[in-house]
Amino acid sequence: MNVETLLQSLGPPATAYQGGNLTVTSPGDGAILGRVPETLPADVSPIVDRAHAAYRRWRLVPPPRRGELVRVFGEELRASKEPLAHLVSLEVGKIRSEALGEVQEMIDICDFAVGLSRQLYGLTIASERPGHRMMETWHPLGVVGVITAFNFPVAVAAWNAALALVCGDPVVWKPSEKAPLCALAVQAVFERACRRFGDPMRTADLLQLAVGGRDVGRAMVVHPRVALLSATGSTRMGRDIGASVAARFGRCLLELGGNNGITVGPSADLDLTVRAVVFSAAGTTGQRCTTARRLIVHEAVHDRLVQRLQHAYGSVKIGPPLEEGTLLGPLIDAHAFEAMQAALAQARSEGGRVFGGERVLEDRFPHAHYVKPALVEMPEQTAIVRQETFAPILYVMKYRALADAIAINNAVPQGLSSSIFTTDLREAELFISATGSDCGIANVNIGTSGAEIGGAFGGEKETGGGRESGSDAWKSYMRRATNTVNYSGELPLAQGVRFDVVP
Ligand code: UN1
Repeated sequence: MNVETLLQSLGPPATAYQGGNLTVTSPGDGAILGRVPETLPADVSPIVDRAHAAYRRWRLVPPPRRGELVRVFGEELRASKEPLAHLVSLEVGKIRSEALGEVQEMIDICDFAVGLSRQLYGLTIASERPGHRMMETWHPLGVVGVITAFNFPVAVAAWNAALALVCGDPVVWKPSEKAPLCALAVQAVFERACRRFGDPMRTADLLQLAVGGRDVGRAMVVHPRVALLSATGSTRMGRDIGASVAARFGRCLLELGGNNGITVGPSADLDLTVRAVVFSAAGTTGQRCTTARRLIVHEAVHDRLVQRLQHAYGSVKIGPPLEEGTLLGPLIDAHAFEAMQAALAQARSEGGRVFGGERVLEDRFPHAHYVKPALVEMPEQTAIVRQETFAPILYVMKYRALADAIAINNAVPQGLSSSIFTTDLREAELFISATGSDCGIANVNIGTSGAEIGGAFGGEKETGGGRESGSDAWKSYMRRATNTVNYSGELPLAQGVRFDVVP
């Protein structure tokens, strides 16, 4: 199916992807997919104002009814799963199965949010004063600005939108400039849900797009009516956004860089380990924020594991994302390829032994960047290992005592995901304990990537501290009020304070 037919089936109007100045190319073969008109930075304010007007209406709708819109959105996503996944593959180069998985992640978060729409619970709290009741209530927060990266062009927006919508908040979404078509398609799917929900003119304002680059993002970041800015991207970008949003006392949810480590203990099941490491490190061509970038291996299994990984790396099929059997699609663009080569050169200069990493399929796809995944044996955790390079590079290091492995795991600025492979219960428990991994995600006998939506997703340190998706991440999208109700005829003051006035 060509891209035009695909887009027509998904629903955005042709004017949304033709004749604009943002040229979208496919990382798979360099073909032009569309020319999208960009939002002008000056147009961001009216978009936010429309969203704010929608907020004033939407917050009056009971949460379970808000959940109904998200339920219908989930149904529409199910109906569009195939074409939307196809578009994800074309626009960002994800292999078929991972693209389908990404749309499934959207469906899952919709289901989660529908249930949540009846569970936005507050607490009741024991009051120290007689005849008083204390409680917490949660209310809609306001407009949520969402900035997403190319690598999850639809799922991360859905994590935010599904929760925001049941919490009573409209969304203004700035997708990556590298993936605006996916965003246009999602918006069209959402509009179909709005039409089925009823009252389309009003609910459509609950999910608006602002397509463009940094200027457009900046206009959202500084806008006083954007109550929560949820951003996924680099640590550099997050530092900028965090400071600007904090300066106006807005709220931020940051999901930034990861530099995720897998520790492999001497008792590890190596069959399991090899499969998990290859998926985590090379899958998605190393372009997940949860990608495993460091392998910390006990000296007793190091050589055996490296050998098996080299073998497994050699058997991974690299090719066009939609071709049968492909496990590794392209890098997103030339810039990503250059960053990968620069990192490998630096690793060599820091004593690394590089296996793989070279460009392939250049004859067939001169305008795309396919690479062999790289395994790099490092003498220690040098400067390049402490950086996140968004490419399939796995640095391998040795350890002797688990305490050293944990220290290596934690000695990077980022703190998103981590895991340990071991069949030793004590090692596993220690790794996930208070003195173990310092990351937001710490797993046992599974890789660092591919989290389910039910858990809170995010990480510590330079990863930004935000939590999205499951568990109680919804609380970021609401404002909390503490209410104390006096149903007595007296006016006792807290802490025993006396302040007697004659009424
Ligand atoms: C991201 O790379 O920005 O855990 C998100 C995972 C996915 C989400 C990744 N569920 O790998």
